[in-house]
Amino acid sequence: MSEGKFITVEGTEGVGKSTNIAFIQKEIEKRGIELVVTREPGGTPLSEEIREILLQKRNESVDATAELLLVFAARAQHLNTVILPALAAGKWVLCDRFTDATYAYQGGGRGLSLETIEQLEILVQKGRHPDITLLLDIDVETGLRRASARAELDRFESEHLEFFERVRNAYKQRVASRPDKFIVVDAAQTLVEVQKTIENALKPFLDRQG
Ligand code: Z5A
Repeated sequence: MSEGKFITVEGTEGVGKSTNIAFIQKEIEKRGIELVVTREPGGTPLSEEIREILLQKRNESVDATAELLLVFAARAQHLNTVILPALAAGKWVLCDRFTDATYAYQGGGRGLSLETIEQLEILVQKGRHPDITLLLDIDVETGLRRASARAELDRFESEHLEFFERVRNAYKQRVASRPDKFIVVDAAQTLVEVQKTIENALKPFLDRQG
């Protein structure tokens, strides 16, 4: 049995990941492909607990390295107990965020060394990376405006504008260093336009899988 494909979706705050993941799921499943939809941080009971720790607003400031290690602890559990077994069983995996988010948020946002992140990536992933990553890109202010419609902001969502500018720039640097790996979509378009763009951009990848 051939291994399944691993697709990730990334972007800054309010970019429309959740909305468009549901659309991508339909695009994949209508081809008769068995799909696991999951997210990071999270995707297993333990990793979801770590997610809660990460997102919770608290009175003490959170050390950036502690945050980084929690992200990778959640990822190790998720990868080894959910993602890799699904791929080995021939299923596809569609994941809301993965390690590009760590480069963007902990690297770009928090200013941690990219080399340190890479060392943890090697330790945890042992060379396994997404087959393709969809980056939804939007100017930070529009994204924050869209996200602000939500009830309560979590610890990340409460960050300032400059933090999200750094995150967005770090995503752009990821694309520049590996353009073959990314599909970049202008998420400032209307939802209909965004989804048409995603459909057209994903088609060659999906067609190649037969
Ligand atoms: N994090 C990290 O630091 N390091 C890591 O390695 C990882 C994560 C993996 C939780 O992630 C936090 O974890 C994240 C970074 C950190 N924090 N932040 N920020 P998350 O992905 O769960 O959190 P999120 O970014 O808040 O994602 P979300 O809740 O899925 O929101 P979204 O991507 O913006 O999606 P949305 O809910 O679909 O869209 C937002 C609103 O815009 C909604 O009302 C839509 O109806 C609307 N929308 C969507 N598209 C459009 C268009 N085209 N036009 C108009 N309105 C639209």
